[in-house]
Amino acid sequence: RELTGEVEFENVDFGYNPDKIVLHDINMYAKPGQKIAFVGSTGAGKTTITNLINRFYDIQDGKIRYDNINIGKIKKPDLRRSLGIVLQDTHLFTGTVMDNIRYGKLDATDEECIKAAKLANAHDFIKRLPDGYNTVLTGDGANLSQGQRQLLAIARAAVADPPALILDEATSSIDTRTEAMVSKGMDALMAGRTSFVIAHRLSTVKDADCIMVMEQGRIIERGTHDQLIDMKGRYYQLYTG
Ligand code: M5T
Ligand code: MG
Repeated sequence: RELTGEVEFENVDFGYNPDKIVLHDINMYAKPGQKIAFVGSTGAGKTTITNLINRFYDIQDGKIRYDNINIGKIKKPDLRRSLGIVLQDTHLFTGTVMDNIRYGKLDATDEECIKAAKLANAHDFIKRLPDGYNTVLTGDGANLSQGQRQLLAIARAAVADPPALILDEATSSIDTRTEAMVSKGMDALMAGRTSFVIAHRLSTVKDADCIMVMEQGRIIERGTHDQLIDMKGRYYQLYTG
């Protein structure tokens, strides 16, 4: 059956090594279509939580549910594939731009890929490449800028059309104009899907339905931007610098 994008964590404990727990008692609930953001200092566990949403690892204790199906311990690659991921380092392979987008859904038609690229805000730069959608990328897309690679990653996720998404915001070295293009593409991609966003700039989490503030493997505060500001706790500190 189709998943709706409802995701729930209940008392989740996790460690990459069972002797060293790095996430403690994580509880969270995302309604279909909500945007959940994670903030917190380095090593707090943001990436680890998204690794678990993706089911890259089994958890030690607790439950992870998609649409009420507990997937915490059993391998369900079909469920895992239902999530779209836009990682900082997108894996692009040697092949055309079109095939790199199609990787999100192997039986997608050219029209579907182009539609996804338009939604992702990637169409314009692709059209300007020497052979447009038929331009061959070198391994890992070294002939593209970081921002262009991200736009392709967004297009790839869009063609997969998943009910839930994980977005890892780029930290570094994309110029303001490209960054605006990427964030426009991401906004279009997130519309109508549950989205988990690791944000490195607090400005991009302001509109989240719930912001999770993490520290040392725990969620220490949660709420909307305004609620967290009123709380005058850790988020407020981060925000006011
Ligand atoms: C949380 C450890 C890491 C830290 C804790 C990804 C990863 C992390 N860790 C591992 O042992 N193995 C791994 O593969 O887990 O780390 P995180 O989740 O990566 O933290 P973050 O995403 O909040 O940090 P950052 O730097 O990306 O902002 O003890 O050593
Ligand atoms: Mg991280």
